[in-house]
Amino acid sequence: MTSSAPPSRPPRAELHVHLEGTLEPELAFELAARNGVRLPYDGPDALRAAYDFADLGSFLELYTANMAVLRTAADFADLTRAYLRRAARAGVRHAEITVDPQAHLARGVPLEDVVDGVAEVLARSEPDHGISTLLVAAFHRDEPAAGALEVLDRLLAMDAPIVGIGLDNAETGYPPGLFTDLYARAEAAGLRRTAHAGEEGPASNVRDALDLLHAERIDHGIAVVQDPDLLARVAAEQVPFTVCPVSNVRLRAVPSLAEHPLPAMMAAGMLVSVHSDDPPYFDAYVDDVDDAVTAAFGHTRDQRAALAAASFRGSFLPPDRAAAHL
Ligand code: ES4
Ligand code: ZN
Repeated sequence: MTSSAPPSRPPRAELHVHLEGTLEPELAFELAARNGVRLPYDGPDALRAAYDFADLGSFLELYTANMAVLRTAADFADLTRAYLRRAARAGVRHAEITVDPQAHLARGVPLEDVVDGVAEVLARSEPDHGISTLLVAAFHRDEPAAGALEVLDRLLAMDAPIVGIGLDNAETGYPPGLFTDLYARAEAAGLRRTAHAGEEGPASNVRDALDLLHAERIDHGIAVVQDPDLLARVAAEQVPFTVCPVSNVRLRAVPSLAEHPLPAMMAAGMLVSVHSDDPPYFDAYVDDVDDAVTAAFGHTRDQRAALAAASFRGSFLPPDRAAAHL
């Protein structure tokens, strides 16, 4: 998708974007050359052509393989800077960026290098890009919870500048209940809590993320429409849901945008906003997602404004700072 910036685009927040998922093929090859890593593609175009996914699993395989090029703090800084540049053009004024420390520890990249590289750029995001930022550390639900707890403890010990934690990767077979200790530790440490749930998994994962993990926000959560009682509850409680309709179509969680449950979620009165997830992988930054959603559902200006306002309301900003954007 191409993107221009029509003047009518309302300012918005990006609450659901994986830093590793913002790696553009061109930057991947640049970093590969810099680090002496070989990518099994002839070049950026060939890599991009491989972005045709059967499901979440096939995406995660390629996404994880591409991380091989991320080796140093400078690599993480470059990746973060490139994302913020593009996000500014998309009209993003506030971004809550997720990073997956375990993905890099597994490859022998020191935790300090990941955190320092990202944090150095985020610390200057407002003066350099006009975007306020918060960092979320997400844990892999398809790996043992004990390892996640260890990494969280290290992040806390090093006083990493994270606002909260998340839970991502493969959902099927890895219910929220496996991570009660992790989320309790995060809550006790004063961290905010989000979790992917109901992306490829059932509505019960959304309920368990709320009740067992005390998640304050749900990433995806599209399965909530399968459970009318839960749908009514999350609407009444105004639990923020960060929905990624283009991601869901590209990973075949839903057959088409037209069949996406976003309109049902909005009609139920939920606090729902739309986001990008992994922009180059799904060929859509958040401005493209907004345009695709507007076209698919014929949203009015008021509906677009409601989605943009929800993106700030659902943020982990202090309420007065979120309200300043509305
Ligand atoms: C992800 Cl689309 C998606 N789902 C779950 N985990 C993820 N990590 C990066 N993108
Ligand atoms: Zn995600």
